[in-house]
Amino acid sequence: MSEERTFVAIKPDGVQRGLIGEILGRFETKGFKLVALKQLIPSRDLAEKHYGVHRERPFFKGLVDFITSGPVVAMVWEGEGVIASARKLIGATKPLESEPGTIRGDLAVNIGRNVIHGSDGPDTAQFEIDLWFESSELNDWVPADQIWRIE
Ligand code: DAT
Ligand code: MG
Repeated sequence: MSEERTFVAIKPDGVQRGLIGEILGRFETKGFKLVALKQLIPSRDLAEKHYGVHRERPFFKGLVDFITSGPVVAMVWEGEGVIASARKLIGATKPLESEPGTIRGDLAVNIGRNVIHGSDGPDTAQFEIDLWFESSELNDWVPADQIWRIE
């Protein structure tokens, strides 16, 4: 079993709309393990680095304005296949095309207000975890119920 870690963030719209508990619950009940969690208002520098791949896109400035507009809940989730699975739980980028049952499919309408971010692959997961968290903020721990988990 190969454990992975991925970076997930509830964007300012998710926080403002009171969806933190709902969104955290999707990952928790799926069975992934939370290893880091904090709320912060991202600096412009952090946001521009995080979305650096989109720097040349027309929506870049609006995206950075939005993500720095208020508190974000930043998380690291751990588990087998968590990087791809988190993307499935989150759903397609355009909420109107996200399947019902996904976070965006259930909770969002507008592409610019799609409530949540999740790393799209192993390299971005590592980059984003290192960008948003100090290593001292990542907790290695073993759930007490791990006896129920199959290797
Ligand atoms: P995702 O967040 O699903 O990884 P992405 O990396 O392609 O999607 O884009 C990052 C964010 O930028 C996305 O969550 C919302 C915003 N965005 C993407 N395409 C957009 C567009 N055409 N117009 C406005 N915002 C867009
Ligand atoms: Mg992306």
